[in-house]
Amino acid sequence: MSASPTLAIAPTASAGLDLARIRAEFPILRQRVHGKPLVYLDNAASAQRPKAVIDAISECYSTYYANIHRGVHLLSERSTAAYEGAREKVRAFLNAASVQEIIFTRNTTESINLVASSFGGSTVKTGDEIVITGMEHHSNIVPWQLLCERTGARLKVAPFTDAGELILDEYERLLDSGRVKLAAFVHLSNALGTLNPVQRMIELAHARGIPTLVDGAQSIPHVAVDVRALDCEFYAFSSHKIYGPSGVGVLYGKQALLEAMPPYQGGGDMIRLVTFEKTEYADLPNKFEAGTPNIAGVIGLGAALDWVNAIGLDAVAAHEHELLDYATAQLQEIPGLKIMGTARDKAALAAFTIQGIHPHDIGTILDREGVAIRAGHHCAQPVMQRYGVPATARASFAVYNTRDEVDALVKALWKVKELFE
Ligand code: C6P
Repeated sequence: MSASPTLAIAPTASAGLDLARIRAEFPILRQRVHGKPLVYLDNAASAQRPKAVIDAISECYSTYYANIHRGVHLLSERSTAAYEGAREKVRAFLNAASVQEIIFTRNTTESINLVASSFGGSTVKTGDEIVITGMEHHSNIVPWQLLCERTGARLKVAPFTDAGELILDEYERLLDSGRVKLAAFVHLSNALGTLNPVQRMIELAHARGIPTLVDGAQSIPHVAVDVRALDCEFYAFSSHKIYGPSGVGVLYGKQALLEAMPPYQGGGDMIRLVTFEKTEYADLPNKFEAGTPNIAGVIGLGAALDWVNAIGLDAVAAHEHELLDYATAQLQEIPGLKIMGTARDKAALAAFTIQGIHPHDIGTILDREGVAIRAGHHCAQPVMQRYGVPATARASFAVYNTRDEVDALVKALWKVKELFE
């Protein structure tokens, strides 16, 4: 496939990646917005999909779609094979021990709510504690608050430095109360870009017999994840952040824990036998997948993982790192611009404020220049409160972004400055 003639952002090679070829696989990138070539830098909110993913979904609906695990007819068998094939792809991507440890949900949010409701609901009692960090997305705060309200447990929050780095000693101190039932923390912060030392955080929790949940919503497209090496109890992510369709999420859970946990929702496909007196539940993973799932979406996620594997996550990460360094250096040249989140270990996004200019104004003016970023609290209001700002502007990178697009971002920001002077 050739690049569209409207593609005015000249792609270059980076980290051994052929960016022209990669960009050509994303039909949506070939457009102009407000008369300017689209520069899509809102990937942390949701990435775009390559043709391989769009085609996999289209092929499913065009040729073999039917409900899964139910029919004896050919289409149902094909759909079931494709759906379960995608589960195996997720297992391999995470290096989980078994497909029984891979639960399909709607998104990261639902994966965390599943654990809060099922694991939390069955193990957490009055006086117990859940430890999180101060840099969590609302999805890794509110489910635990709901659990605490229901059970009388308490939420404990590990603080972070001005640079956006977790204060590991404080985290460790919180684990020492003898009452902690779970430590749940973000792998890559969507508001700061901080990559947390999750391996160490898991070890510290395990040293005290505390299970862990990692919110992998942002890390999944940028960092190779090996759940067996990490040894976390749960890992949650969303398909739409890794070039897959929206409406699909994944919960990885250690088999023994998932087996001991009660179902999250009841309904079709999660049962072995139903009578009015008693219901026997299905084995994993079906026990946690009540009702008809997003069949084509899951198959699309499988195609997205194939696509990422073909490029190689290491090359993706190297390229994005280069872009982040390049962007950071240029952003720092803009007077009054302050980057929020300057951790030593950082990935894929730059959040910032410009003195005297509201982030929403920045976002709106950038949009007129064709540059799509996110402005707001990024569903991480406690992070905004920590820095005393209502919102930030955030540029976030994906494999298809180029240095020329960073230049377009920076040029548009200089224009914002001019307009407000
Ligand atoms: N962050 C962002 O623009 P869902 O919506 O369930 O797919 O993902 C929730 C979520 C959980 N944890 C982290 C760290 C996240 O970044 C997100 C989603 C998007 O930053 C949308 S708010």
